[in-house]
Amino acid sequence: MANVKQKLWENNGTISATDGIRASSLNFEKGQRTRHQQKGNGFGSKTKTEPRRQSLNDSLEGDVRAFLIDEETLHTYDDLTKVNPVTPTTVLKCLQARYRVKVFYTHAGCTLVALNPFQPIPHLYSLDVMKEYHFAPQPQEFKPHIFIVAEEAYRNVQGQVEPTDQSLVVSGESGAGKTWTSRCLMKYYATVAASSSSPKCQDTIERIEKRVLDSNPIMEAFGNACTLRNNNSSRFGKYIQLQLNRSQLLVGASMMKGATEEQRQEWRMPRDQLFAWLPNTDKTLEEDCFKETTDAMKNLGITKEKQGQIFQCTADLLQISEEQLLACLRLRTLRAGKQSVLLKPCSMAEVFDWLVTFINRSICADKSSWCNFIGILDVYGFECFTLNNLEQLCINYANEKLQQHFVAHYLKAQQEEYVSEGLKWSFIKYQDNQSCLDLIEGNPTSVFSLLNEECRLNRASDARQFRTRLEKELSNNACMSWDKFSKQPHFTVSHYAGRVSYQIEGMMEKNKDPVPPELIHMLQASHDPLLQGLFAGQNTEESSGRGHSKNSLDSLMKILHSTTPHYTRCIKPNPECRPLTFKKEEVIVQLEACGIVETINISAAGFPIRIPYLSFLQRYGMITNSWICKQSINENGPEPDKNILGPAVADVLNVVLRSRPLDPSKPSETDSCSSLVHCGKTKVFLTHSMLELLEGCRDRVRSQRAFCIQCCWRRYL
Ligand code: AD9
Ligand code: MG
Repeated sequence: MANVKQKLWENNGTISATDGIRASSLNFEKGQRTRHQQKGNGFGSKTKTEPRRQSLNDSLEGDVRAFLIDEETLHTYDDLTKVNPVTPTTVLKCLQARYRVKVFYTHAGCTLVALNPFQPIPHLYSLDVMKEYHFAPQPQEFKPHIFIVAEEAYRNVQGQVEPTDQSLVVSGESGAGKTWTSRCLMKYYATVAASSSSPKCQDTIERIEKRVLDSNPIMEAFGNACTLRNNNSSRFGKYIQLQLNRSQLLVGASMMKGATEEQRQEWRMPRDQLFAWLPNTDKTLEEDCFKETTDAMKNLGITKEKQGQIFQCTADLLQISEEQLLACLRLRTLRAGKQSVLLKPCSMAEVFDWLVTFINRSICADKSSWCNFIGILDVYGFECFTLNNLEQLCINYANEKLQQHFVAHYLKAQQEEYVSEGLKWSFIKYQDNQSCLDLIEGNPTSVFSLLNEECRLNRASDARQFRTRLEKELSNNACMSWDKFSKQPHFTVSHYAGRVSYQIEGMMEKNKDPVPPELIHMLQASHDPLLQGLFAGQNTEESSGRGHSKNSLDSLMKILHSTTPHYTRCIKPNPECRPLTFKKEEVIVQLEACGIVETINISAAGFPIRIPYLSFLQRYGMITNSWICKQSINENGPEPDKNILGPAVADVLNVVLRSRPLDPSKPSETDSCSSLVHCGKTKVFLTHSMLELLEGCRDRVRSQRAFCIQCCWRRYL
């Protein structure tokens, strides 16, 4: 079969990223809705008072229709849109069946679900596999894989008339496999878009791919930490832009980091535990990691001497005398009252900033040498511990923003487009997290605004007082609640991914996060040249880095909105990180949190391919070759008359639909037509099967014409 998508990309830029395979009726009638939606529990209609487990049990046990599916073949469903009916139970069963037979990737309409195997899977990411996906005319026909997403984004940049930057958004909770997936994506591009493979580029940008990959172990060594949920947990958000030139070759990369001062506190490295922050606790692995890090640093041009300085900074209490430092901290302790801030790890944060700047300088290409980018976003995953504080609030806030991006971009936008194009559409409910975001960051009153205000007042922090204020000002927001019996002052936020209780004690101090001027003066006077450089000219009056982090999140969202996004949802199959262990209760909560059923329903019921009338006729008008078609696409003529575009499109569609072989098992012809294609006000909405029909007709007409021309020539000769 012809490479349908590729051809369309060449022709116009209107094909959507990827989508449902099965087309069902556009009008999602009330009676057809899943029981889940009718009853208003679980997905799409979770309310703050509803216990999560109740909706879980309900969906696990109550759905008798789950037994309609053929469990024997469930593992063969490579797209969850094919599961019928789509309910939390069937989706869960399908993923479990696939996990059992060691299949870890499954499409879910426009997204890819990646289950973490928690053990290396030999050959899954080998060079040969990369090549297979890269050179396939239609990678979508291959088994679901992260390389399909990678390749799709790569072709999307390449093939469109208007090249578009792409973003690969990898989400999921802590330990679900985001960083692993991001690494796979980077390796894929470093392989398939390797510029050093081009003889022309060999001298100038040799080994740019290697340098880009080398940024990973360095960033992870300094920016990851062992947490309760993940031994190698990212404590910073990373958005790496892989810069591509006109020939689609990788010529550079740059990184945006979104670490907050609060998260950076976790990088504090006590004395005598030189590599305790490295991802693994096993000594040999630590050594391996250390070697990998130092090798990568060397490749990126960080000299041995500089490396030494960096490690000294992170180990030897900043190359300043211990007494001096203690005196300084004591001074600070006195000022801060009773708080127990013993070591302000701003130097680690500064070292990290320095590294990011250095890496960026080493791998970022000159703006004139690249034209588009593919951005990979790997952030800290949603966190909920027994005790949560400002770090978790910031992390979960970032995840809320990403979820909102997904909802706005995909769920909302798709449904709104149907309406604006005049198509009949029964809305599929989804969970909009705007009110949670209003609670955290909204204007004029939100948790952040009140916290900042409290910190500005600079009075002795009182957790209970702050808690009372929160209750007074924010209790009308449905996402905010309190456990009346708890002794600790706290507040509970109903996030899209679950409810989290945040303790208030210490929150104000963390938010102030001031760098004492004495400490800065002292660091400026350090004997260490790296530290001198880092703190030279630093304004001692500078406030905390939280405002800066909020800005960096805002600019990240702006970049994301300007690109075509591709979503991968990583799922953690068990909380203990045990290999090949699938716990239904854990998985369903995550599926529920990311709105997977709504995504599948919209994908399955929808028309993923949308082509403006004129582009449609330019490509398929030749199928009928009628006067009306010629009129509408006469390239040399004046602007086509909008009134004849619609009839011309209908002309083509009629011919194609009439020519297709009828399947006796399908319902009436009219019904199946409306499930294949719809005409909006300005665009044609198609399913993949309709696109294939159109392409098939177009190929046939073209080969007939070629045959006629050949005959004419033969006669002539
Ligand atoms: V956090 O939000 O930074 O705390 P991540 O990034 O989602 O988290 P990470 O990628 O670090 O999780 O994955 C956790 C562990 O799962 C890794 O250290 C691997 O041991 C394991 N993992 C993840 N994905 C795969 C995979 N595709 N194959 C094998 C995997 N192991
Ligand atoms: Mg990570």
